[in-house]
Amino acid sequence: MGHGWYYLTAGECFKLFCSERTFQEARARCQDDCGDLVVMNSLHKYNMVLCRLFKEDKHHLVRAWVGGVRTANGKFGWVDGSNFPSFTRWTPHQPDNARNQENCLEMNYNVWGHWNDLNCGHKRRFVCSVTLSSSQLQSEPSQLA
Ligand SMILES: [Ca+2]
Repeated sequence: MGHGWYYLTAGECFKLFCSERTFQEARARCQDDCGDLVVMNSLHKYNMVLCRLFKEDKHHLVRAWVGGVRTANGKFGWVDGSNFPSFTRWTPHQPDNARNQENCLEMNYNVWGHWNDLNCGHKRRFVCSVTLSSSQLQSEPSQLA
């Protein structure tokens, strides 16, 4: 899978990709590693991602796609089909769905750590996550002869 993957939860890792891609291009890149854009359906996951972005750029300039999309009912949800958590981190006055064309979720719009709905065609860095299979999680060395 390469370098740059960090612990997210037990059995789940995530990585910030620093190339800039559209939302769909970013998803495709995540899926190349058998993952998807990160789903932050807990405060823990949100904090882990935010910490990683902070380490990447202490000037707080990193804006990145994460796995939030506007769903058929017009509200935001996660790409795995889960609902947004009870907490949200929308930037004040967001989501505004400007020009009725903002269906994807970016981190760090105007206020560090806060969210914005944005036209999916913009290019951003992005955060992927992968769920590890049980064989990848194996920690005990197999029997050595
Ligand atoms: Ca917006």
